[in-house]
Amino acid sequence: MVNKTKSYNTSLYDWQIYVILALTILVFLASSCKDFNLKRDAIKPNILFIMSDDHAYQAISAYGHNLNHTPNIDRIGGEGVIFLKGFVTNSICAPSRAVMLTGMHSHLNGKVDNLQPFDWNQDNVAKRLQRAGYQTALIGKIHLQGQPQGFDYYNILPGQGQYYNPDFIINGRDTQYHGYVTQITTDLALEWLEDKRQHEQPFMLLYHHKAPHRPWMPEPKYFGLFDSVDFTLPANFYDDYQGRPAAALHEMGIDQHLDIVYDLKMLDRSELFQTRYRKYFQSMVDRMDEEQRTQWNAHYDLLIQEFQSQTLSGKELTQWKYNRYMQDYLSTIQSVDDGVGQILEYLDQNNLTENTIVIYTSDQGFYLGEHGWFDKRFMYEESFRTPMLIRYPREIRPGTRIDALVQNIDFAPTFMDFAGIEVPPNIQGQSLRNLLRDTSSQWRQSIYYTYYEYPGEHNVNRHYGIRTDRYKLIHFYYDLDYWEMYDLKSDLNEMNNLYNDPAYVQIQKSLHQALQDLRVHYGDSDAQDQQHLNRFLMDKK
Ligand code: SGN
Ligand code: CA
Repeated sequence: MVNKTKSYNTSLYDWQIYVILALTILVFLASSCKDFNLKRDAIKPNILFIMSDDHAYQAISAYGHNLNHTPNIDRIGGEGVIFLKGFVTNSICAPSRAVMLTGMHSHLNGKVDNLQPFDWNQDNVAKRLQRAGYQTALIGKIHLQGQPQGFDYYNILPGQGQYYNPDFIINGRDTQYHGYVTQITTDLALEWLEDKRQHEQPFMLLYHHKAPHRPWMPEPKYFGLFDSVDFTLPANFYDDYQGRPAAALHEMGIDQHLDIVYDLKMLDRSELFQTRYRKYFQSMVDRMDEEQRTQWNAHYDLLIQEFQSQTLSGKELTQWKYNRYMQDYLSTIQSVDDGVGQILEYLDQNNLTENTIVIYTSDQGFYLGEHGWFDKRFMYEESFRTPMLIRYPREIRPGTRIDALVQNIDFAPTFMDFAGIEVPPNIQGQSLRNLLRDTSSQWRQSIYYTYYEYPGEHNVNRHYGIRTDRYKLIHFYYDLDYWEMYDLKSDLNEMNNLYNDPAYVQIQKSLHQALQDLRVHYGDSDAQDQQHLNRFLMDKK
């Protein structure tokens, strides 16, 4: 009988067998790793881009300001990343959306303000993803006139949209839904996810809320949620705007410019308060059906009675206005947070969480009383910054915090990178992908800002500027022609304009140079500013 072991042993020693075995395992592992990498690169993650309108980062609990509680939005950052320095390039609605779609600054995509038309014929990230095999959908607010291009399905609010029983445009056809806009937008997104998309194809869904945009009309279930809260005025609420002439010219003061009927909801039936916006606001309330109006009146009538019985004045009146503003603003956010929760839940239940990049952001930030303001537009932190939270379990570690200077210009190239599309050179943003995986990756050291809508609502002068990690330099170049400079380390509230301060001469010089370099880098110039202005003034005639 042949002794197999023995005969085997005669040709190979034990250690040789082990080496062969080990090598075989190594070769197998290496080849399977290669396969894994191939598969990983071939994965086309879904993209769920959630954008709200005018949502201040101060009003997201994950940012730590303690004003409200947004557990669902927080969840995105908790299971992924929170950007601590996320900015827009132009703090106003339609331009911000144009930047997001094109990956280019306003002066190049052409949508410099809310008034000029947006050219849908240019390439955009949705068109590019569509060509790469994605199905694309746009639901909710977009605020860019014309027919959206690049979407297999769209169902959008015309213009600013309405809170109650809103009109929508579904693939070019007008329609109206019954109910509250935030819930409707969420239901449409869920319906698309469940019934309208091809389940085996990757998707990019833009799920865009109207809330919390002015005039901050809450959903009935949240009436009164913050009514017992006395909000603390921000430290610089009573700003005197010294050394900042553009800020002094603002028309967005909580004290002076909020309309008592339209913004603060004192639509008294006796019509005692006859304000500029009364009719406009009445038309919004008139959209409600019997039941909605009864609920609305039951809540606001009490507040109106209380207000009328108090005859407030001076700082008491100002505090009352601030509370009223904050109460309604924050209440509308509660519905947005619910919507986000419903969508995240859908992903969980349909095995989509792992393979879907979820982004939460706003078209810009907003003032919640800082400098005494509501609205946005200025390059000061509260409106220049915007919330940015991203979750993608495959590549982002839970609990990541990123301090790099990122901008809404980076969204388009990021999505293209994840979709495996080469980013063309005319795209000005940078993919965030490496930064998401390794927070210490090389990144830009400064960001560029422009604002054009002047003369216009809220009276914010045209300006452009640069922000580095520590400093900010701004040029108000039209009507007013002067500079502002801030040291954000010592003055995050931007109260102290350091321009021409002898102690900062060198810094001022280097910021000027850096700003000029950025203007060249992004292809912007004084001549272009002048062109935009001329066009704006011509259109206004
Ligand atoms: C409306 C608002 C403004 C707001 C702009 C732009 N006025 O015009 O307060 O600044 O939208 O907002 S309102 O009387 O119509 O409410 S943006 O977010 O669309 O840019
Ligand atoms: Ca906005």
